[in-house]
Amino acid sequence: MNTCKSIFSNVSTAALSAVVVSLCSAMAFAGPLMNQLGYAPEAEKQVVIPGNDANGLEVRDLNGKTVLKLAAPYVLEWEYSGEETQVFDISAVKTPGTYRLFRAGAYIGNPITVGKNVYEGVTKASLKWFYYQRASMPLVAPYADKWVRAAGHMDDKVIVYGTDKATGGKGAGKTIKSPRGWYDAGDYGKYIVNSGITVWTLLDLYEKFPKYADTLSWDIPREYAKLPLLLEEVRYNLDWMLTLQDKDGSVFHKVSTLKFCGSVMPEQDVAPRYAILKSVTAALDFAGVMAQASVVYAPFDKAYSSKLLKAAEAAYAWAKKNPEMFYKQPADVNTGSYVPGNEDGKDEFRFAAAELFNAKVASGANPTTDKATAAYLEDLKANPFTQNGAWWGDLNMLAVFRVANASKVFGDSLAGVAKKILLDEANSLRSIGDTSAYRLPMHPWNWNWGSNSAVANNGIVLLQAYLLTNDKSYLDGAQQCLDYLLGKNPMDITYVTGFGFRSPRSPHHRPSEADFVDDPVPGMLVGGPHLGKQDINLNGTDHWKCPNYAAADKPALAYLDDRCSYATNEVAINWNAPLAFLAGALQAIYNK
Ligand code: G3I
Ligand code: 9MR
Repeated sequence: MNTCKSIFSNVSTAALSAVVVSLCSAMAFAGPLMNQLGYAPEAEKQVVIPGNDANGLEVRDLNGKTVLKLAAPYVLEWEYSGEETQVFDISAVKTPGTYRLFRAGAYIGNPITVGKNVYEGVTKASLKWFYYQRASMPLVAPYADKWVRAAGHMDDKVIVYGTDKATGGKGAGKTIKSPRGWYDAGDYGKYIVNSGITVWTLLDLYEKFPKYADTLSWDIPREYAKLPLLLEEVRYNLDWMLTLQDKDGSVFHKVSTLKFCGSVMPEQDVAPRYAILKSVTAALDFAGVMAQASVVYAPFDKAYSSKLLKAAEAAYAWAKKNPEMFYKQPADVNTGSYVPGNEDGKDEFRFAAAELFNAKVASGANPTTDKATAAYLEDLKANPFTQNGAWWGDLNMLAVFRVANASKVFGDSLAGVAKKILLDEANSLRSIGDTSAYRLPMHPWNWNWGSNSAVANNGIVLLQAYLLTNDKSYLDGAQQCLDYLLGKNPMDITYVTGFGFRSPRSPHHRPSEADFVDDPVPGMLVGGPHLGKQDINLNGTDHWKCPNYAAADKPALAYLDDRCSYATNEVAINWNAPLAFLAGALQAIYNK
């Protein structure tokens, strides 16, 4: 898209630029398309070249020596972009170095790096980004580099929604303190449901790869020197989440203004902020994450660990008494609702019960004598797993990951059921990945708002399967997912700001839009292409919306690198977490 726009760079009028965007959205790129950050020596390395050409491919080192020669492979068509492609497997190139591709004697595409630490930078940047999302504190040098900013949203007088109605919303209602935590995305809301899957994913990265995680360092202010760096950052959000639990165990759904603010810096968004309604999904996501965290933080801070476990049990108990208390967005609120279409709470109950049983056993409770602990397992057994993939609206797969890895805790039978579900889903993704024209493990229903996070979460399913079986084909599938996010896609872009040869320049991210720094905050995964068109000016009246970038009507091409496109070019904490997991896990596994 960037290259295409440069062709039409002298376009001046809005109408013309709309035509340009439509034309560009119909165009894909000539490639070769590959992981623009490179590959580990032992990784599977696939290069996609759109088109149908009888010429083979040569890989040459920088001295011009040919190290690999491949004949033209068969042609496949990718329904999601309407392209024919040829996929070249250059995995045989294992010697660390930089290589170039030649076809019919001509140099094509970008150089390819083979090396040991190709994903360390993007892993650290995707984790550092959570510091850039911190509410209630200034971002200062040296930590913030050039993206320093003043503190916004101290959230020390958050109004309990509905208690200031009598005063006409003048903020004179009951208030609570709800400081800290991460801004959700491109907006300044803080949402418990989206925090749930985000925190779970980051903590699972630490649980699965503690030694690797401890080798990573990035610059953030330290408050808890005893904590590993990743756990310090996650605690900044856990501590905020704890402020939203009420005395009866219930949990507020979110903290936000009533309406989304404009494109301003945090300290300029001064409208009253509200703690808006309780919900059973907030309570259960809170319970599951607090239970998980109680296990992860126990070796470093016993008191904090038991505080988290108590909070988790109280939230679950409240949810059991209020199973139908789903969030309903009030009419005068337009910030994120985080309510999926077919909410029934079953996946959240499954997730919370699995994490609570695991945490209680880890804390020393004996389910044969402790009825409260045994009840979590009974609830879990009465709520069978599904094969649904993980996203903010369905946490089932997080419960599957937990149980499949813990036969000693959950018993061989239940762990066996979970393992079969995990491997069935992984096999389904692997067969899609190995036969698609872009070698992408992606279900048809994944082409939705946040499609890039679906790719990353599919990569996590494949990694979890690899960790359970040591079957490298699952690792290769996870590699395929990361390759797509980092350049092996029809837009020929790494979807992560600040990385690769071409990356998003104008994400829908208020601090990146409103600061006077040309470069967006680095390490952010943008939502990615899909045909929802929620941000397209289809009726000609919403002039703040985007020109039609979906004209080609192909999901993998329906992306626009523009701040207007919150449906394809926003950033979000639940998108960065699986990116960090995917890149970090591959880095850890290949660098053992
Ligand atoms: O689940 C249905 C699926 O069954 C159906 O086939 C499909 C096509 O209609 O839609 C699916 O629902 C979509 C849902 O996401 C789940 O993917 C909705 O169309 C889509 O509108 C919804 O988008 C959500 C968006 O908020 C709008 O509600 C995104 O998932 C969610 O990530 C995004 O989250 C926002 C926060 O509200 C505010 N902060 C920014 C954040 C990121 O944009
Ligand atoms: O910035 C908001 C983004 O975080 C949300 O995902 C998106 C959809 O809910 O809405 C964005 O805010 C827009 C609002 O919905 C309409 N007015 C323009 C706002 C900025 O694009």
